[in-house]
Amino acid sequence: MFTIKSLLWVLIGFNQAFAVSWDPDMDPICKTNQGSLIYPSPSIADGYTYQLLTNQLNRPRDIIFDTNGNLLVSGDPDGIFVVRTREVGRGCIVYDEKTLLGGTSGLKLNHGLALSKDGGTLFASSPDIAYSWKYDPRIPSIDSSSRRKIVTGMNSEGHITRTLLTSKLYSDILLVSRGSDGNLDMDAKHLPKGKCMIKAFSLSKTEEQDFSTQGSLLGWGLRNSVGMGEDSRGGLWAVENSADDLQREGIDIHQNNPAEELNFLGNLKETAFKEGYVAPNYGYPYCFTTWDPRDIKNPTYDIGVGDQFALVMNDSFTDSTCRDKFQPPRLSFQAHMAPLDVKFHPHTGNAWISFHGSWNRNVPIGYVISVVEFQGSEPKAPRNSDNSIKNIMWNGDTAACPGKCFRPVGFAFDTAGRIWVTSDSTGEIYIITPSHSSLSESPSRNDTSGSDTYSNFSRRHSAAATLVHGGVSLTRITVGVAVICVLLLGGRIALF
Ligand SMILES: *[C@@H]1O[C@H](CO)[C@@H](O)[C@H](O)[C@H]1NC(C)=O
Ligand SMILES: *[C@@H]1O[C@H](CO)[C@@H](O)[C@H](O)[C@H]1NC(C)=O
Ligand SMILES: *[C@@H]1O[C@H](CO)[C@@H](O)[C@H](O)[C@H]1NC(C)=O
Ligand SMILES: [Ca+2]
Repeated sequence: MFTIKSLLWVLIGFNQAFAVSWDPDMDPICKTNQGSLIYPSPSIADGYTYQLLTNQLNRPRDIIFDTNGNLLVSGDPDGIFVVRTREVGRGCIVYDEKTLLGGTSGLKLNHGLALSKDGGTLFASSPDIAYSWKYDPRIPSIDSSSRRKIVTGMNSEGHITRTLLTSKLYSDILLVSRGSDGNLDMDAKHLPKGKCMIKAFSLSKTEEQDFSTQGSLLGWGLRNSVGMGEDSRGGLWAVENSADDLQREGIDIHQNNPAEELNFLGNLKETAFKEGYVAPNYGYPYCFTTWDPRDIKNPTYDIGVGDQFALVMNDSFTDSTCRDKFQPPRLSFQAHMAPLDVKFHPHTGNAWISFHGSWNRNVPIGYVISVVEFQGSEPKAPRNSDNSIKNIMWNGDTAACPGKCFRPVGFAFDTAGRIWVTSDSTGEIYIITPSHSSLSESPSRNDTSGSDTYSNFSRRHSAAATLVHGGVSLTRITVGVAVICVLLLGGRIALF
């Protein structure tokens, strides 16, 4: 016969079993610096740790937090997903589930994702169209009937992402980047074709706007600027994926040239909002940037890292035409690293760049998350630097790439200064946590802003830990009660 006493002992036993088995460090999801089992765990720089949040996503690309802290992710062919997470203490965040944001299916949304300055309007893009919806961060949900086409007429083959960016300074503007159709797209030579450029579109216009003929041009000759970011002072930046398989004067230069680029696109008050602004041409498809000068010779002057060279020359168009008449990048990077995002850390002001990794190089390169240190509104490194990036998280063995590697795409920063990043090939989100010192290093604004937020984060997350322990006690009680019921039932069955 069961006595109340023996039932209590069973309950206490379960309590203890749970007390031993529940420990955040024992939970594989909470382990730091351990990646997805699909490939060897990536390495991380001193001063940072990372956590694999999930590998349950389908081709995650761009990623944003809304004003209520909900995480939205683009890239899944089914639409935009809301990723639900919980913080369970000691900085560990647990993935709960992903849910489709109703109303975003069937539109071929593939990359671009942004929220208005006030958080009440969501933007997402297909290869052809940039849409907007009224967005409610409390549910979160969009109002399907509010769907509008903001920009149209972007359909083309080849590079089909249409990256979107809203300004934190100017609420009226949506930036849209449209790349090339193929490796060398001669349409890029002609402004009215609307290829290979970044434009700013006004959100106060009620009718849809055609990409090629409307909007304000910020830059052209941009082969495929997949990543765009705004620094703390409103400076706009874009990372450029430069060409593959290039030959110059009959010589194959493609292993280490042309460089990938970080381009500066000015501040909206000096560009889109300035009467008569003439946007620069950044070179493509005439001019490219030198990474390895050994391959790029000019008979009259030395060409160095970061200098422009002409792909095809004649009497009236030479390397010096590219040097003098086209806009060079602010920084250049190793050929084929494939930068896909550039975002400015809210505490340090440094630019975080995701390098998706190469396919057009004998020795794979990229597959790394890097930082370019900024001082005020400028990178610290000079224009001709071949050493401007500091790697934060990388694959140990790039020889196994792209098959067995993480491939970083989009960044979002949370209020604690952690960096959330998608990896599209194998469906992960990682969370990178800087140590206190990494957050306060080389601050662009204020020494104290970084550390303040971080200590507030610590306070918040110990509060979260307390809550979770409460949650576990509840689980224990529930399981205990269930066990009593089963035992009682068993007892009854034995009795009859
Ligand atoms: C020289 O090259 C430029 C740039 O490719 C081109 O626009 C121009 O037509 C060429 N001129 C001649 C005479 O071939
Ligand atoms: C830094 O902080 C001071 C005082 O807290 C403030 O007045 C100043 O504007 C801040 N500087 C920047 C660049 O944000
Ligand atoms: C940190 O918390 C204090 C008190 O709760 C608050 O006054 C302050 O604004 C917070 N700082 C930041 C950067 O969130
Ligand atoms: Ca360029």
